[in-house]
Amino acid sequence: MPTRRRFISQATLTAFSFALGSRIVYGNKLPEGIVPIGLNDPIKGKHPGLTILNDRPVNAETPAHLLDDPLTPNDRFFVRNNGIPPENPEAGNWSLTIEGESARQSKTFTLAELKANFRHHTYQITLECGGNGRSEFNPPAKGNQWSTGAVGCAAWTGVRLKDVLQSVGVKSDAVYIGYYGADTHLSGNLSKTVISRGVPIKKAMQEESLIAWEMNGEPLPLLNGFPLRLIFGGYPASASGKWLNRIVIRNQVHDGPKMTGQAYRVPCKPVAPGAKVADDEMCIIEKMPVKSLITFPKTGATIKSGQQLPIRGHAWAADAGVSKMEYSIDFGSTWQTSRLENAANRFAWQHFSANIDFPENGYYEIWARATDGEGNSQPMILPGWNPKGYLNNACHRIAVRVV
Ligand SMILES: Nc1nc2c(c(=O)[nH]1)N[C@H]1C(S)=C(S)[C@@H](COP(=O)(O)O)O[C@H]1N2
Ligand SMILES: [Mo]
Repeated sequence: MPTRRRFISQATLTAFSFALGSRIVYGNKLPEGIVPIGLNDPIKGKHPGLTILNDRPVNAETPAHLLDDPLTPNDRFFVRNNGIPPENPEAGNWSLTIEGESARQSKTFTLAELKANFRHHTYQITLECGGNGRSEFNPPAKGNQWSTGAVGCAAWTGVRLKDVLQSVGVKSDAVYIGYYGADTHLSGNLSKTVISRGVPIKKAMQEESLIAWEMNGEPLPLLNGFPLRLIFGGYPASASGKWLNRIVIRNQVHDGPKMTGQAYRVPCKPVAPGAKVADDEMCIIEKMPVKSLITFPKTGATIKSGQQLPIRGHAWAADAGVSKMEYSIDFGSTWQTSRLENAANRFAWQHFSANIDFPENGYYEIWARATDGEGNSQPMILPGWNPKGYLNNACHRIAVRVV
């Protein structure tokens, strides 16, 4: 055992200070081998507890216990980037162009004009990546290996997409809208579009479909699309284009990058695990399935014998909403009803809670199961395997020990 603490070198100290962006005041007392925890936050502006799947492009998910707030704080909201975000986008210079075969004219709005010319609306809307839960698929599906945390619910403020589209003029043959954003392709090729998806015109015209500049009362974080993005509830979040600068009104199903082939599509009919499916047998995902998360306690909690355990979490289900929430402590043999709150508005997640008594000491799992307004429940195990690993809405499980 060394008798004296060894301190870091001056060169390391300088490097740390540079990376932290400020001088480490007691730096000369920092023991060798200890890295300032301020450096363990490689994603600027995001909570250090997020699980980072990739840093180029940035992909990070939120562990369930960090989603406990009624609305997901901006620094905890997951990030799913397909390319490189614009570097220093300026809200003051931002503009959005609406055009396309089915637009009556082509029109460009500055962000200030959007704010000044249309009524503002705020909705709580859950965004979930279509690939959330992909890590459970077997055979495995390629792509980000999300566990449960590519989901969040925020209050988004902006203008209705429909108000903007109607002010430009939508021709009667309009079928779809597509978005374009200011992020750039990983290849460095500036003329290559990263992702350009969209939604059917009917979805675009829904009241809750927004062009948003605010998230929980603040400007959007850069990684979540600053200064402007689309928000579509109940759809895979891939439809909610970030760094939005162009919308096309199409007379056919939009065919931008990641809209065609197998991207964000599932087999139109169920297939056996591992099956190869032809492109023309894959259908566009237009609805996220019913799902829920236990956000308290954190999995692995220990409680004392005889204590009641309060649990809570959120449940969501596209436009049908969640009508029933249950939990099980016996691996799904029996289910108890949880308290379930109403949604703030359509497409917002709903909060549930329960107080659980355990019959004796030992290991338990708590499973949560939501049922939507159409009677669909979450499956206990992985639902329909599909080649790209989308739509896993299996019951969330947490471990609890009673000692
Ligand atoms: N311009 C642009 N928009 C985008 C993406 C992107 O890479 N570029 N990713 C999409 C995908 S796949 C998802 S799941 C959501 C994620 O939104 P978030 O990063 O704000 O959580 O943004 C969507 N919008
Ligand atoms: Mo996604």
